[in-house]
Amino acid sequence: MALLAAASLITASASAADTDEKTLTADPLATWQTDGIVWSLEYANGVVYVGGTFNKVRPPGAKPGQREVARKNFAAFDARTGRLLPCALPFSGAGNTVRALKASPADAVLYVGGSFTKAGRASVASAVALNTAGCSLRKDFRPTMSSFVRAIEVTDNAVYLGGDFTRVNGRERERVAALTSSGSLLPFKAEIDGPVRALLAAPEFGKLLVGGNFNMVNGDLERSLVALRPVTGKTVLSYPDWLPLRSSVQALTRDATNFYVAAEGRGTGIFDGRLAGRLGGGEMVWKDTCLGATQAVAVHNGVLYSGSHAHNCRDTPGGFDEGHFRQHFLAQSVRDRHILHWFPDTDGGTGEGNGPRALKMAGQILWAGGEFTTVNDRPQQSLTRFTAGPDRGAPQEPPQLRGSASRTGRVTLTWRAAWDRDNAELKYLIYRDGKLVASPTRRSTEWNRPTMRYTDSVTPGSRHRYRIAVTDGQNASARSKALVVAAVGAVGAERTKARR
Ligand SMILES: [Ca+2]
Repeated sequence: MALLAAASLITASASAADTDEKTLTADPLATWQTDGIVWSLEYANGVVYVGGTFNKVRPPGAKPGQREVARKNFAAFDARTGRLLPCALPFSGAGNTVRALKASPADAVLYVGGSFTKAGRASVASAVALNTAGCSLRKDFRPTMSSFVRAIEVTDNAVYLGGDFTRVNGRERERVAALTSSGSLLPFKAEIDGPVRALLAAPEFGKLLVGGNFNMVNGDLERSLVALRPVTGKTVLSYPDWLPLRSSVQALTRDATNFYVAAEGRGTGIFDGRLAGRLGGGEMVWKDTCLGATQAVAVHNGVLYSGSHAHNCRDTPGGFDEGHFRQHFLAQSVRDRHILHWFPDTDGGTGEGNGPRALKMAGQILWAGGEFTTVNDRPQQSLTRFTAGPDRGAPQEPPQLRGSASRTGRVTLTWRAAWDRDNAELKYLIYRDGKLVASPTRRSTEWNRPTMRYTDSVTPGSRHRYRIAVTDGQNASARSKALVVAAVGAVGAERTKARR
């Protein structure tokens, strides 16, 4: 029986820019896990160092309590293979936390800060240094910090520490200090009235950026962000009104020209998102207004990756309305903040339920740490990582067909668009009696899944089985269950039957 070949498609044309920066894929690589919060990640010489509040690590796929290996608040992994490495100095005492990790410019030394009194068997005071070769504790860098170290930055000339402390080596240093690589206190001095949580060196611009939750720096109003002179600690640049009251800077990162701020606010009228500023002149480039307490930022190939629990993101291009849904990873264009189609996700997890807490590019791999217990809805605790490819993730929620037929042989199929974590445009494969008859495409997101329609023409009186599948171009879903449509001809009633 000859079927009419004519078929019409109703699809939306691609609306988003085709010039979008290319993101990593949203498919996590197999990664070890910790049994507690990861606060900090650093990369040096092919190794990713992990600091946090945990006692054990376990392999990919292992449930809590299974196949655990002791690692006290510090662990090291091969950045590429993810393999656990023997570098295993335990950090303990006081707050039992490693909060900050930073490698020296040539990767020879790893500086470690937090709240601890023991590094291995050595008595220390919340800041030490390791030789990355051999993972040995250095004897020279042993500053005495009066309290928590939350941030470390290293230049060719100084090791900067930030945190809650007010004394270093018995001398007054209010929440920021600079030391030599052998642990001697440098004259650099600034008065900051609240915790320092992020440090970012821009020596070529004559600046050390300092972020945290403070209001006064060196006697002036400086809300949570300031640039200091790297040698003296005097204020070199202010960012007035960039951050409202009760909003802190949680993390800072940079590329060649810009710096990027991760902010967390508490209460109403606060700033919870990301902003970009020029390292040189200090002008603001953009600011987004998503809510959801940004904890971490990393920049790679023109894309700013962030960890937060983003919600109410409607005023940011590519963003989403307030709804049931919280998105714990985002990728944005560094040019103009628009949200790119990269939506791997975690749960909030343990601790404060913030999900990701740390991001680090390790070569071409993005490592993420935090307090989550799932990644893309599968169990995975506190560590995960993403690469440029290959894309292994098939679209989410494959469609099911509904349909009807007219007596003249016109078959109308409808379905709800699927969505994919790292592909905006998906292709729908429509099969009539096992033969591909159409492949319309459409853009969709998890929060915007339009109803799609395809109209087929068949011989009046004929009966057909339709199936649909969806592909991101690399990964196709299984074909749906068959929808049996009978175009009953000029006489008789129209019938449609979905077979389950
Ligand atoms: Ca995909």
